[in-house]
Amino acid sequence: MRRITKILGIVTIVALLLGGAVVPVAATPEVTVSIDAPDEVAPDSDFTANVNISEVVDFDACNYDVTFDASVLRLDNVTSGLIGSTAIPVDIYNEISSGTWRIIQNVPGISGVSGSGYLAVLHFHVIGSAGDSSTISLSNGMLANNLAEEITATWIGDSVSVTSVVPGDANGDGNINALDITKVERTIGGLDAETPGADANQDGSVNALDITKIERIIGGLD
Ligand SMILES: [Ca+2]
Ligand SMILES: [Ca+2]
Ligand SMILES: [Ca+2]
Repeated sequence: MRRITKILGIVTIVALLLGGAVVPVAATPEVTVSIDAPDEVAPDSDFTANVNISEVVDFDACNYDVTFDASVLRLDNVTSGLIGSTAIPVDIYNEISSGTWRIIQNVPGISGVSGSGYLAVLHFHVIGSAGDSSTISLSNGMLANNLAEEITATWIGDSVSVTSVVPGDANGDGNINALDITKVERTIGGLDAETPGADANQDGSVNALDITKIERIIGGLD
C-alpha cells in the first residue's frame, strides 16, 4: 500500500509539473482574431467562415486583408459581425489583388465594444474541384480602440479542403450505413461538427429528416 501511495504521489507531482509547464504566464488577455471555416467543403457549394474575435476591450474599428486561392474559392459577400449585442458593420470590402480582399469595419461613434464574438462573416462559393484546398489567411490587420490606439492581436487563418460528397455519407468513409445514422444523430446533438455528407436530403440543414433519408437509402427505398 505504501508503495502505491508513493507512486501516486510521484504521478501527482509529475502531473502538476506538466500542467504547470503549459499554463501561460498570466498577463493581459491576448486578443485573437481567427478565421473559423469548415474543414471540408463540397464542390459548387456555398459556405460561410466567421472572422472570430476574442476578449477585445473598447474596440472601435479595424482593417485587415483576407487572402485565399482564387482558383478554389470565390468571395461573394462580407456581412457584419457581432460582439455581445453590438453589430460590427462592414463599411468596405474590396479585392485589392486576385484572392486578396481588404475589409474595413467601424462601429458608429466612439463608445467602444468589449467582449468576444465575430467581426464579420465571409460568404464563399467553392469553384474548385475535389482534391483542391485553400488557406484563408489574415494579414495587415489593425484593430483600433476608442482612443484611436492599436489593440495588439494575434491573427490566425484557417484552411478548407474540397471533397466530393455523397449525400448521406455523413462520416465520409464512402459507404452509407448505420455509422452514418449515428453520425447524424451525434451532429444533431452537437457532439460532432457538421460534415458535408450529413445533409442527406440536400435541403441545407442537418436534422431528423436526414436520418430518415439515410435509413431509406440503406433500405433501398431511395
Ligand atoms: Ca467608430
Ligand atoms: Ca459513411
Ligand atoms: Ca437535410
